[in-house]
Amino acid sequence: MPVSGMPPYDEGNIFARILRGEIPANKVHEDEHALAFHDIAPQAPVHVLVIPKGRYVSLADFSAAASPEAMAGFWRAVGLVARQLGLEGPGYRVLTNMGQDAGQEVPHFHVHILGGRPLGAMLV
Ligand code: D5M
Repeated sequence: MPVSGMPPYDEGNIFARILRGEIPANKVHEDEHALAFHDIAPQAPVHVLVIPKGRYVSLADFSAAASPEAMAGFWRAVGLVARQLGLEGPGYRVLTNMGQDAGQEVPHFHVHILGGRPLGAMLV
C-alpha cells in the first residue's frame, strides 16, 4: 500500500498488466519477488527493467512500505539479472525514476539496468 501522501496504486498500469499476464513481455528472469524483462524502447545495447511483484508506485513507496524480505528479494534479483546478462565484468548502471521531475512514466516501481557499452560519467 502506498504510504500517506503518495498516489494510490493504479491497477491498470502497464507493468501491473504484465505481472497479471494480460500483455506480453520479453522476460529474462522471474522469481517470487521480482520480474525482469527487456525495455520496449532500449536506451543501450542491454536495457532491462526489474520490477517487484508487490504493488508499489515508486521507490519512495517501495522503500517505505516493502518488507525486508521483499526488498532483499528484489535487489538480489537485480544483481542476479545483471550477472546473467553478462554485465558484471564490463559493468552496468542501475537507475530509477522517482516521480514527476525524474520523468517517471509507469507508476509501478522499477529499476532500469543499462549496459553493453561505455555509458559515460554523468546521469543527466
Ligand atoms: O520508464 C518506463 C520504461 O518502461 C520506459 O523505458 C519504456 C518502458 N516500457 C513501457 N511499456 C513497456 C512494455 N510494455 N514493455 C517493456 N517496457 C516498457 P520510466 O522510468 O517510468 O520513465
